[in-house]
Amino acid sequence: MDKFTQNYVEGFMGDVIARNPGEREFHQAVREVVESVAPYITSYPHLMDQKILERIVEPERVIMFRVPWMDDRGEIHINKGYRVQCNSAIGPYKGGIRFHASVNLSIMKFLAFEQTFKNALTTLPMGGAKGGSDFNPRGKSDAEVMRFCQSFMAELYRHIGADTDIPAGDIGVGGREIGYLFGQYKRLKDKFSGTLTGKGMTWGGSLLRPEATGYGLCYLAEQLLATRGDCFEGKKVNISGSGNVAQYAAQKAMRLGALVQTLSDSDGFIYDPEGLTEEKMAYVFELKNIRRGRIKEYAAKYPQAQYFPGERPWKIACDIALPCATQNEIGPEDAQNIVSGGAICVAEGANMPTTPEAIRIIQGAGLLYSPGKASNAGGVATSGLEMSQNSMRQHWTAEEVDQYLRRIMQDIHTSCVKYGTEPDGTVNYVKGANIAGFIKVAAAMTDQGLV
Ligand code: NDP
Ligand code: 2IT
Repeated sequence: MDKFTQNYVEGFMGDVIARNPGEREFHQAVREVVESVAPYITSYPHLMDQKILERIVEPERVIMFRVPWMDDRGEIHINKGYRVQCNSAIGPYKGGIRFHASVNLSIMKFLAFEQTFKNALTTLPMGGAKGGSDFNPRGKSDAEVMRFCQSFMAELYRHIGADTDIPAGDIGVGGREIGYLFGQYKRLKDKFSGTLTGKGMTWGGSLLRPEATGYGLCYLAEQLLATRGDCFEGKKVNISGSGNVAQYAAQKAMRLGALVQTLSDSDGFIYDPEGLTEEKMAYVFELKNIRRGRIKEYAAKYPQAQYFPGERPWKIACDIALPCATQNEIGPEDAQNIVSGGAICVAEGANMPTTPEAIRIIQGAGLLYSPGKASNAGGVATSGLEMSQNSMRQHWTAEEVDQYLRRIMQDIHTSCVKYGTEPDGTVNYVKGANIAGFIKVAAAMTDQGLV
């Protein structure tokens, strides 16, 4: 980066930090995009004049609200509710809802910002948003989760709609929560619409939406590996997380012939040197999605597996690392472990799981590396397909949805290669994804004038 561009980045970030004090995750996400697009922007004066980047980093609307609810013992609890509607230049706001104790405004804004570029990459007409609450669903009864979801939607319903803003799942929000949220939305609006995605299969959900993020991640990773004439067959794969994304990434990687060695949760990870099988996956689905248990139970069920309390899976040597838990879960030491373990590829299922320093280590060592906004876009893309099916009053087969998903992940790879190829022929997928997403959103914003 030349001196002029470097100064532009630092000046821009100085303003962002001053205007959004203390929002560490938001600053991190913005800096990554600004560093990628600055060389592009500074050579297009109209983008500078129009202050496109300055506008993109300011969400169009931020909604914050109180969510009161009562637990099974009759005690009252108050949580915070959020919806950050970041950008609607290319379509209605679209993005997940996260229920996790760590949720705050910075995390909501970083996720909505990332979503804007990710959604642009999918080729589908969707703007970017994210919502959620600091509600912790862990250990809550179904009735408590339902009452919380109903209270959350009692405010959110005013701000969303099939052509306005279409929420979906994320950490702590899966099929059960989408069901309760949809039920309350329908009741308040007295209208059956496609306003949420990730719906149940009997009431408008798309086949393969549950699988889509994890499957899409593996399809994108396949494309990365193919650039070096490689594939999943026979590779050792480490996965973090044991939720929606991790489960289906594991299933697809295994079906592509890989040996999936690890899964985790916030308490620790399991290492199974013999790898996951269909039978073991069935156990994981039942453990996590029905009994809502902890991943350490896997090691009790399968004695060849080891449980490492309080640790992350990156110290186990692997060929392919698929982080599928949460932001900043791969730090510099983890990255060093991944590199020295001989890995060839890191593809992100989670949003922003790798710290900037860790990304430098991974890229510096020449590994294939794809950022979440490219490699986990299959989830929201399939949400887009669910929206299309709802509008058309249709229900496509799993094969049809899978074909779309594969094609979208291929198109995302092509965009990353187009805008991320360096003079030495290597592909910087961070740069490629950020520039490709930015160009699309910027063009729409320019066309629509100063709004
Ligand atoms: P789930 O709630 O289904 O699973 C989350 C998993 O990550 C759990 O195993 C959880 O463990 C673990 N985890 C969460 N927070 C932490 C933490 N602070 N430290 C360690 N482990 C943690 O969520 P998803 O699988 O849906 O989401 C995983 C990631 O993928 C997130 O970054 C999400 O934003 C991203 N994503 C999700 C998409 C989707 O369609 N669902 C689409 C695109 C991206 P524990 O049970 O202990 O909390
Ligand atoms: O981060 C994400 O892309 C998601 N949680 C999925 C969003 C969606 O609208 O399907």
